[in-house]
Amino acid sequence: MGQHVAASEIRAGFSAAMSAMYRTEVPAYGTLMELVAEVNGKVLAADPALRDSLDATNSLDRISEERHGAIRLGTPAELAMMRRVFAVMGMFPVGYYDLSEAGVPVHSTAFRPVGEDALSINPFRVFTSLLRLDLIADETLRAEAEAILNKRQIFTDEAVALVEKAEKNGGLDKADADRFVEQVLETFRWHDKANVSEDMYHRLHDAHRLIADVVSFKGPHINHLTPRTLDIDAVQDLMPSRAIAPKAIVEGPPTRVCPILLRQTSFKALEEPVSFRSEDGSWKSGSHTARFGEIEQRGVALTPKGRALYDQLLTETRSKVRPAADGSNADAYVAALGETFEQFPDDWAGIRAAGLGYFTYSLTAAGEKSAPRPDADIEALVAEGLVRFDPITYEDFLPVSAAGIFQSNLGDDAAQEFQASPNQMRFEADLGAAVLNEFDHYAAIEQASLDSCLAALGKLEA
Ligand code: OOG
Ligand code: NI
Repeated sequence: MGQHVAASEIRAGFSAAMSAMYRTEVPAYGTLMELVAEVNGKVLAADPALRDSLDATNSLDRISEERHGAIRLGTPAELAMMRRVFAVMGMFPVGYYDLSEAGVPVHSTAFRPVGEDALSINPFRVFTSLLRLDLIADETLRAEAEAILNKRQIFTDEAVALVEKAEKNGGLDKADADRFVEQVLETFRWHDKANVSEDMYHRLHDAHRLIADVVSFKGPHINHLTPRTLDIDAVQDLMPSRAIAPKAIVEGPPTRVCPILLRQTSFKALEEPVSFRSEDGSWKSGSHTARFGEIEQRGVALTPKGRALYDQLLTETRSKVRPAADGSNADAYVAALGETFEQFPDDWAGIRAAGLGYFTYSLTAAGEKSAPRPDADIEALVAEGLVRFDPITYEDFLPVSAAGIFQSNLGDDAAQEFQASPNQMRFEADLGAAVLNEFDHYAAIEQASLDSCLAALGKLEA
């Protein structure tokens, strides 16, 4: 047995393999990747301070390789196994998102690397939802859907065997890691032959489009793969020139000098040919819409205080102008959003001073040369230019945006009311583990960087 491959390396390999697969499955994704690369190149050339900050936090190289995907699972057993698969790649469940509030019968987590080193090697994340059949009113249909789901096996035998091997040996050697990537990719592949009859598909679809998407197919096809751009407004504006029609508004915070959290926009799901199984074993052709394209821009991770202010301002905006699904009031919404968010400081020092965002601290060139400063506090060290601070990138998702993305892909008539019913305990029981708290992780990264600066300047025991 050879040496074990680092989990981050397996993750990087998997992310690249997924990207190559999706590019052949959904060509518009390739077009979007090219556009994002072009815009990112221009932004970096025009903004040396941004380049410098990304460089100082070891995050310049990751940008062009950065993406997230999304899948929707059908059963607790699938979710629990998926957790073990992602663990082999150093991806752990962070956060709990209740989408029932937005009329979507799923709850979700994001599998992603945690810790600064793993994130800077490759930050690949997968937004992973579990269908909530308990939110389906029709009991007969619920039982039928459950029976269909319980019959499918979304992982290859070899993928399962390799996960068990990795767990037993604490990792995989190069040959096994390559095989693992290949085998796990199968789970995410698109299958145009449905698992169900056309009649069953329509009954599921009538209950909710998303239920049909989860239950009718052999596996949880990756439904989008999202590159990270440094200027989402520019990409949004250029999309039509590449024959891609974006949704009317960018989800999340408004355009700002200092980006916060996450902004996202998408193009609509494609209508794709599928075939349904008939009683007599023949295939009947039809269509299904599931897969779409999305881009995102990531900003600073907010503290609980910052997040509360963000949520408050977003709610305030939406109470003034509720964005219509057809985009007819997009301009009014964007104006209201910009105006409302004037209350959120838009310079790094202001965001930091108000305790709204997380930052990493590092020594400047002057700091490196400085004599020990055991009596100085961090504010003094920053003011004297011995220590610099850089925003910590938000690595997670936003439920309201996620709901907007879901909705825009379900068709404009698909809005449905569910009672908001978060059930994190149930989700974690199904997952077989607790989800990590995102805030704890950002706070720990911030604290570690602060401690190492203070230690270097003789203030803390190293
Ligand atoms: C996932 C939608 C959520 C995001 O970027 O917020 C998401 C889905 O449609 O399955 O990917
Ligand atoms: Ni997404």
